[in-house]
Amino acid sequence: MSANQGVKERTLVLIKPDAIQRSLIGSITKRFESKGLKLVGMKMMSLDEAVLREHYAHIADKPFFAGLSKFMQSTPVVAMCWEGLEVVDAVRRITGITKAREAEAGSIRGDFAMSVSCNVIHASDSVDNAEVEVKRFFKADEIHSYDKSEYMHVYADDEL
Ligand code: 3AN
Repeated sequence: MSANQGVKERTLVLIKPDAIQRSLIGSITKRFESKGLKLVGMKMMSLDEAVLREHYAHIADKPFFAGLSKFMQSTPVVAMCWEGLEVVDAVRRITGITKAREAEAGSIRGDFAMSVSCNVIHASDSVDNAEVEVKRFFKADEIHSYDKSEYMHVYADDEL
């Protein structure tokens, strides 16, 4: 059996400007790699108001949106697409809650951030949103398919 068969779920992570400024790209990426997730897309990109209004449509009417938008445009972000079994849920657990100073120790926000808005990463919050968000930030040919031999040791045979 192919070591990658059955592991198709994907999710979007954005490394935010506070993490870029604080040189945390490597430390954050390492957390996902160490967990056993597969990186299938990665790029640095600058976001404009239009994409941020779309991406944050659920909070675009909140008083903090203008500040959030300015913050998200203050540097490029690093967009990553990660693949794995039930990866959307797994990445949200690794991310930690929005209010970073209360996020669980061991989570990325719990270990690297103190703020509500400068909380180092975005992670898709549902399988449906992940599908939309991966398409929002990546063209089809920027998502890569490849066998990762590590999967032989990350999952049991009956999970693949
Ligand atoms: P999460 O990123 O944890 O899914 P959302 O979707 O509620 O949280 O909010 C999106 C982003 O908006 C957060 N990551 C954070 O940067 C910002 N944000 C959320 N709530 C607040 C708030 N009360 N004040 C300032 N920024 C906020």
